[in-house]
This record gives sequence, C-alpha cells and structure tokens, in this order.
Amino acid sequence: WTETLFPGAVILRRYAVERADTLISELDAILRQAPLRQMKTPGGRTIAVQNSSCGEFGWISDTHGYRYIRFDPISKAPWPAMPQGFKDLAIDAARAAGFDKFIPDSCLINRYLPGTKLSLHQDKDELDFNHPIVSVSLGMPAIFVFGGLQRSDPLSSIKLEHGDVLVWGGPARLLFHGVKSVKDQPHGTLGSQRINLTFRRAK
Ligand code: MD5
Ligand code: FE
Repeated sequence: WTETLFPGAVILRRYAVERADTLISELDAILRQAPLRQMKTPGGRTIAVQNSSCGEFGWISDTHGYRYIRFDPISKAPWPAMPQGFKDLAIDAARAAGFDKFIPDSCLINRYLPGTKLSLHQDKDELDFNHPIVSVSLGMPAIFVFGGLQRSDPLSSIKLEHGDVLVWGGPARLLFHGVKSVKDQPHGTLGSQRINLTFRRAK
C-alpha cells in the first residue's frame, strides 16, 4: 500500500518484495565487478556506509568532492551496467508515485552494517532536481528520518523494511534526510545488513 509522507514523497510499502531475490542475485554480480568500499569525504573522514554503483554514472566521494563519474576509480573500468530489472523497478515505482518520465542513469548501492548511520543531508549532486529519486530498501529494517528544506526543520521518522520503495520528487526532492544507526536484526536472506538502492538521473 502507498502513503504520501510529504508533498512529492511517496512510500510504496513492500513494492519490491516479489522482485527482491532477483535484485539480490543481480546485485551479487554487480558487486563482484565493482566491490563495495568506504569512501572518504572531502574533509578526509571515512564514510560509514559502504558504497558502489551501477549504471552509466556512479556516485563517488573523495578529497576533491562529491560527484558522478563514468568510471569506477578502483578498477578504472566503466561501472557495471544497470540490469533491466533494476531500471524497470525504478521506472515502475516512479510512475506509481506520479512521476512518469523518470529514466535512471545511476544506481547507488549503499550497504549498512549494524551500527551504521547516515547523517542528515540533502542530495544535491545531480544536475536537474526536477527528476525524482527512487530508493529501494532490502534486508534489515532501518529508521529513516526526514525533515524540511532547512536543516533546522522538525524531523519525522519512518521505518523502512525489506522491499519498501520510496519516491522523492517535486517539492520533496531537496528535503533533509538521514538514517538512524541500524540495529542488528538479521534478515532471512541478507543476514546482518541493510542494502539500499538509490536510483537517480545524475546528468
Ligand atoms: C538510504 N540514501 O536509505 C538513503 C535512501 C543517499 C541516501 O540518502 O543519499 O544515498 S535515499 C533517500 C532520499 C533521497 C532523496 C531525497 C530524499 C531522500 N529526501 O528528500 O528525503 O540509504
Ligand atoms: Fe540522500
């Protein structure tokens, strides 16, 4: 079932459950080509969440900043292609939320181990904020936190579970958001990890 959390922000609960096993096996193949790694912030700190990407562009962070690039800086090869099933899921979910022209060119893969959190931030590294972002949660549950357009705005929390899909577009596209420290509640197929796939139009 679906619920609007904020104008432009729609949660499609368990939307991806039937596709999850396929997503996970395709994800395994991607991560063999482009392993998860911990990136550095421009300020020199290590990002707790492990990242990789697939698609035409991958998101990276290093001492030079945050950006989308065509090549994996570890392998120097293009990022693994985005599987058609990933693309279809993102397009279908965006349409279900009312965004019918979304075609992702980037899928950021985030892995949270127990104790990993993601601090409050905005997603501003993309070229055109008119495109929505589609976020797919797999594995362990997490508490997702979102606020308003200013860091100081009041926060709301929502539990994200295996198969839940969130679409952030229109007036919700630049909301501050984060993830609370993930508790160890091992998941049936993924064990002690939470995977989040974030589909974007980077360029
Ligand atoms: C996660 N990842 O659960 C989240 C899901 C990230 C990130 O935040 O940047 O990798 S994406 C949630 C999101 C995306 C775009 C806008 C908003 C939330 N929002 O306005 O709240 O790993
Ligand atoms: Fe984000």
